[in-house]
Amino acid sequence: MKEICILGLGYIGLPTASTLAVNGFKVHGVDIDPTIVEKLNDGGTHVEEPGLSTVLSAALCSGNLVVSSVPKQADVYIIAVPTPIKEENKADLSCIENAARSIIPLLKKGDIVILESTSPPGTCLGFLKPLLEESGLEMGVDCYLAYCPERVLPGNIVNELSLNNRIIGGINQASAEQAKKIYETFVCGEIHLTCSTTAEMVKLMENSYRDVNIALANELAMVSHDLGINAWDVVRLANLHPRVNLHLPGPGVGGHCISVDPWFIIEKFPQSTALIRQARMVNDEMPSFVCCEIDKKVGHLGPIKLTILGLSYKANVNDIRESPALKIFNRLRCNPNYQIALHDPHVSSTEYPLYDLETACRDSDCIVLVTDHKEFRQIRPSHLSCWVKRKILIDTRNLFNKQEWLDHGFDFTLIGAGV
Ligand code: SAJ
Repeated sequence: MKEICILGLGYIGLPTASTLAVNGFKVHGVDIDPTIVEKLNDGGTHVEEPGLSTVLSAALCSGNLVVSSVPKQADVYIIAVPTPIKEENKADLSCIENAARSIIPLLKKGDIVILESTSPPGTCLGFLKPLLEESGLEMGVDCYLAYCPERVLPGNIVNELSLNNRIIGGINQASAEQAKKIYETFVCGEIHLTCSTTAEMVKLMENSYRDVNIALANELAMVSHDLGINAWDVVRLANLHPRVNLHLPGPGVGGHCISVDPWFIIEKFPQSTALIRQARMVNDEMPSFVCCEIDKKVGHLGPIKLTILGLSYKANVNDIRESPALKIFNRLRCNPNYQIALHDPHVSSTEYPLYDLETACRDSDCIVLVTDHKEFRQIRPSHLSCWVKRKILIDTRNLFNKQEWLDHGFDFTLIGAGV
């Protein structure tokens, strides 16, 4: 059984390391953040994912998963570090570069290097291959190099890691085949081999497709608002067509994937990507659209208390990266008339004014639902009626039953519905 060293123990690296370890591999997990290493070694985890703590503790208890901050010599290296965007929406490959540099002294003939981090097209061939060849080994001949994009959905990562189909793009056929030998030990879905640049584009197009589709739904929300119709009804009815799959409108697109990845294509091909760029702009505008609706509703009331329900970028996760709720909060807090209280049952942070549900809603003049956590479905108008000062509710996700709130005397606004 080959030994595997995984660089980056975040949303992807940690579940992958745990899964490989419970499948019998000796796995060395590496993270440069000492607090993450310490927490994992203490039996905790910094990633909230259903099923992760179970597979993680099984991996650690078996002795197959060892975690530290320094890479160790292995037969397979999997790079799963972040690729954020820096100024001008360009990809920041410094984490990939640092991870690759840390394994150069360890590389030996026959090793396999696999990149999982989402990257601009051409990263494997044009960036990683020459970098790793500073070891004196020829990639594709002495060692193997492949791009294997992760495609798991935050909130269902542990299941999708083994169930999803996988794309493996080698810098040559031998590299793709070597990487396949690792993934076929735990992937139940189909494994498709291709070249590394195709695999890089597959990953980016999956998320760009979703971004463009959501932008279409968000444009529909803005049009519906002016038309006096309900965008959610339009989506539901249009999707009855056998070849239509409109996504849903909302307060904007967050997370570290869909709101970031399209820029990796735009960066390389600015002249040919007008549609992808426009979709990014439409989705980035949605938090402002929501704020304008809030201002229209309560801006004239003078000093008031606003309650935002949900801070994470989507339902049932604790990730606040690029969250539309944060953008809405940051914009509203600029208005000196707004005192803002946040509530999110999944997020704990000392940086933001987070409270329990009752404290956040008590004496509130307006409640804004931004993230559709499952816990919020339990909120009944009778609870809020006892706590709030004014019965004004704005729903950005179509989570609540409008009639129920109207029946309790609430002024109810659904973003994307003019009626
Ligand atoms: N959103 C909408 N309307 C929708 C669907 C989503 O406004 O109809 C919003 C969400 O609220 C959220 C954002 O879009 O703010 C993104 O959420 P998501 O659930 O669509 O996607 P992510 O970013 O959590 O995960 C995506 C997934 N990609 C696809 O479904 C094509 C996942 O499979 C990828 O592995 C992941 O990106 C990634 O790591 O790239």
